[in-house]
Amino acid sequence: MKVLLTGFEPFDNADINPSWEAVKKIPEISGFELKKVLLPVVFRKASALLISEIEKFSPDAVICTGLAGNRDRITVERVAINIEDARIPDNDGNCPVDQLISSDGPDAYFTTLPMRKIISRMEEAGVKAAVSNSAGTYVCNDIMYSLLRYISLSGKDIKGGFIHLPDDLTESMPLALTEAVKALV
Ligand code: PCA
Repeated sequence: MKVLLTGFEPFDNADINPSWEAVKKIPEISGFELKKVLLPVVFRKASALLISEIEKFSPDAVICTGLAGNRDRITVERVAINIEDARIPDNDGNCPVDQLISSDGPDAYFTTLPMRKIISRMEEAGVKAAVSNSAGTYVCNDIMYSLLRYISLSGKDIKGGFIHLPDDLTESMPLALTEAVKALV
């Protein structure tokens, strides 16, 4: 099974982004071909890069990750909404307010990742995880919505969704993401 994993570059004056640090450290997993992609924290640019990487790699599943520094555990996002509303400018200085991601898209998309299975496997591995019902309205929500819209419009059989990571640079984050990959089968 081919799995595309993404993490984000640093934003908001940080030196690193734990999401990319964790994705980088995911080891090889038998039975899976992994491709790791670093995304810019820039509205539109991130989703354009993600889609071009999907078209090159043809994955069976896409797991995007980002930092939610105010959360105390991993959260698997249930839903992405059709809104861009930035609290702070992105890394190119864009600061959309109350804008639609897609003028003709639905209000929301639900994840197609096996959310409960991912959470159970993470918890069995000793890493706290939960469902989140909001990916926010910044670049992480944007990438999740754009991913699910792309999958829906293309008709491709790809599982996709988004996982927010807490501000934790320990080995438990790559371990938890390894469990998320294994939960795909
Ligand atoms: N977190 C931000 C964008 C990039 C990241 O790692 C978010 O939650 O939208």
